[in-house]
Amino acid sequence: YNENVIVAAEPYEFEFNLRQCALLIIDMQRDFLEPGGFGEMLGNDVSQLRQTVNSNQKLLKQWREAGLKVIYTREGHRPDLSDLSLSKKIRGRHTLCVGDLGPMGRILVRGEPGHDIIPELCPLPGEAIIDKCGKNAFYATDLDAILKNYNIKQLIVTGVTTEVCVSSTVRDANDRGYECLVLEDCVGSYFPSFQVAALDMIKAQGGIFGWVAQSDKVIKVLK
Ligand code: TIU
Repeated sequence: YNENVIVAAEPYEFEFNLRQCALLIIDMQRDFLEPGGFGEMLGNDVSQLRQTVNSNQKLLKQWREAGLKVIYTREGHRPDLSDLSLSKKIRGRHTLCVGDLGPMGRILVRGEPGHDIIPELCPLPGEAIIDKCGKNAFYATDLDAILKNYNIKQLIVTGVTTEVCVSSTVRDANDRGYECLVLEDCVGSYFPSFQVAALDMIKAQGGIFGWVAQSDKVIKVLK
């Protein structure tokens, strides 16, 4: 089939090559999407993010069936917390912080139940998982090396949260020369107004950091 496809997007169509494009699923972890994790500890209503689960599942199924690359990220820390900056640890003046014991294990710590990707989007063998201690998936990780080795030049980005880890990652990806298409119905925020603003910022000014589209437009070109 044709490996070069065109997806209807804003501010204009996104053209990509199926073999040079990866689906990057950011931080779809229990700690952000389920009660008792980091997101709720920060004072957020986690049900806001659940709206992204169905769309991600549908897209992931079609993307896998097309035999295309999937890369996951997870935000979290080493059990000894040696990669946790003091500023991140004490930010917010919460009674619980990263590393403390919550209902899903130690908050945002690798290997704990809350750190896992939600079961609905469970990674398959061969799908890379990038563990990161920051918000930006390129910071202190091997994501850039992996993308270069796979000859990936474009990213379709989903996950949470739109204004934090998705935005930080898309901005850095853009500076590194990757073209990013962010899928509106597959990214989520705890704050409806931030969702709108974050997506508006990406696609403003002629697509200053990237493109925005709905996932059904991508699924359409995979069939
Ligand atoms: N708090 C918030 O909106 N997000 C994060 O802390 N991490 C991610 O976005 N993954």
